[in-house]
Amino acid sequence: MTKPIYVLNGPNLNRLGTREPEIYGRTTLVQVEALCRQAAGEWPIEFRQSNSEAQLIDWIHEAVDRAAGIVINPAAYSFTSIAILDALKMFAAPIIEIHISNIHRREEIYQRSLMSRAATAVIAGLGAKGYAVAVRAVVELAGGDGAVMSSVETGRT
Ligand code: CA2
Repeated sequence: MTKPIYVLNGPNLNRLGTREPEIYGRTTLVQVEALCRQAAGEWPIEFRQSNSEAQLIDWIHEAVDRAAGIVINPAAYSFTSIAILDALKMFAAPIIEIHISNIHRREEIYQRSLMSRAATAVIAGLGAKGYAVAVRAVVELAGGDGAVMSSVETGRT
């Protein structure tokens, strides 16, 4: 059976589309989930959001045994959570870190993600569509659907 792709979302993203549209756009998290499912095609998706650091860590542990890859928007925990970074380091399959906004164009506190040290790749600034790109990247890296990328090219398994 095909292992699912875990799409994990951190704090406040449940409120996406309700404020600061100039930074985060108007797409809601429900719509982001639909984008991910469309991008995945037949590939199963576990789409989750939590405002709790502990919950995100538990889901990453669950993914270690169960997932083909992780797409994660750790939101504000990107800049603070060594605990989430440590959990991600336990995961051997592809990890795509995603940010809706281009964090590198923003204030300094939003620029240095600790998570990137564990990520296979980082997508930032493509808006909600970045999630679809991230899901497609996991499908490719996991060898599905006419994959052309390989872990040799990305330097990470
Ligand atoms: O751009 C991203 O996806 C971020 O990960 C979003 C985080 C922010 O702390 C990162 O720097 C970049 C914040 C998410 C806030 O959630 C919102 C909820 C409602 C409306 C707007 C944003």
